[in-house]
Amino acid sequence: MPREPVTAYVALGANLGDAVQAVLQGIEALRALPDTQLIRRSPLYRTAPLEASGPDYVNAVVEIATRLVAPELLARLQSIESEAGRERPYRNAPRTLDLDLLLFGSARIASECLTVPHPRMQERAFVLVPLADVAPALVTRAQLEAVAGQRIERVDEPVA
Ligand code: A4P
Ligand code: MG
Repeated sequence: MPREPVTAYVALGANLGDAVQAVLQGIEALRALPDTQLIRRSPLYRTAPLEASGPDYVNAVVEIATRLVAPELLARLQSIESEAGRERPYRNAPRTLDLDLLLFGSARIASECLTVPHPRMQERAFVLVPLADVAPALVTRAQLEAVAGQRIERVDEPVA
């Protein structure tokens, strides 16, 4: 029996090279995932690095409907990162493309390689602001106010 699709949210971040292009290509790679539909995406945002060094980040969030199970989706996200040339010299190192699974339906997952909901999402304007764009019901005003001190501004995107 085919599984029912699950609504999931993926955060994209990049701060090396052409970060705007990296995030746009990451969104296209998510659109191309098997058994998955891209429902909507947020605008791109330029954001101050949080607990990290290096240039500003470009961040976005997408909503997908997927029949993949969560570990399969994580593996797919990691291959998209690898194809974008991601290296992992140390934690929070600057990266060409980082894909984090924020929410997977109403699932709560705490395995060795996957924690969902993403444990740090509530502390981060670069997650909450674009998540509120694609799924306003999932983010409260109080949550946004709590991260209002973090610098985040919309990117003017190249015309396709
Ligand atoms: N993992 C566990 N749960 C998840 C999940 N829900 N989604 C595991 C994705 N991965 C998950 O990730 C390390 C391990 O986390 C993976 O092997 C996976 O099994 P990683 O991407 O290899 O390493 P990382 O990026 O250094 O760590 P992490 O946890 O992704 O870092 P964060 O917390 O995402 O922080 N500032 C701005 N402005 N914008 C950013 O995008 N990003 C970070 C990275 C820091 N500061 C930033 C930004
Ligand atoms: Mg990551």
